[in-house]
Amino acid sequence: MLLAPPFRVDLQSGVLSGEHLIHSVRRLGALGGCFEEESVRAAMDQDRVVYRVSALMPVKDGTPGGLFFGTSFVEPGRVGAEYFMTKGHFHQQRDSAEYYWGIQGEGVLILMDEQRRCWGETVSPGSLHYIPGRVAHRLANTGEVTLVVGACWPADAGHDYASIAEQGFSARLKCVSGKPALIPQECDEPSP
Ligand code: M6P
Ligand code: ZN
Repeated sequence: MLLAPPFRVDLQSGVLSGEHLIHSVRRLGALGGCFEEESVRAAMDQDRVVYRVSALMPVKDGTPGGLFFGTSFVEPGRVGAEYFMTKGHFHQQRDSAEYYWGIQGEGVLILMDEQRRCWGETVSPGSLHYIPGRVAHRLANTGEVTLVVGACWPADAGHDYASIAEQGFSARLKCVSGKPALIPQECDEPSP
């Protein structure tokens, strides 16, 4: 017996279709504390969409052995010099890894390990990124069009946003002389 595939991914646009899809939107108003220049963010249009996520969740959240598959759409824009970006997270199950891959646009995948060492990988159509366990991850759009990135992660990985809300990433991706630069945060230096 041959069955039609239950889900589809449009390979050009990253758009997912089928059942078990969850769609979420993050607007500037929901990203308080994310960007360095909080007063600039607060003065911008709070309804402006920063990113959307569609996720195919064919099993219950938390199912051991299951996999989720998603597409993130990060809009172009900046808060001050800092590029629009996702909240970013560690996985609750710290050992869980994840794949990201570039579909459209230009960006940077910002990564940070548990020692707060931060680095970035440039994202472009066809780029493939293995995010090991114990590494926090966030996407920033450095281009002029929507950054579209695919993702696949374990269904029991979970999202730990709290660590990021408390301490942030140890570097910020800013536009410096018209180009993206990952700038270490001085406030993260340990005090003597
Ligand atoms: C990718 C995956 C999702 C994640 C989403 C948005 O699609 O990593 O698990 O939720 O990006 O990122 P965040 O949850 O950090 O806002
Ligand atoms: Zn993740």
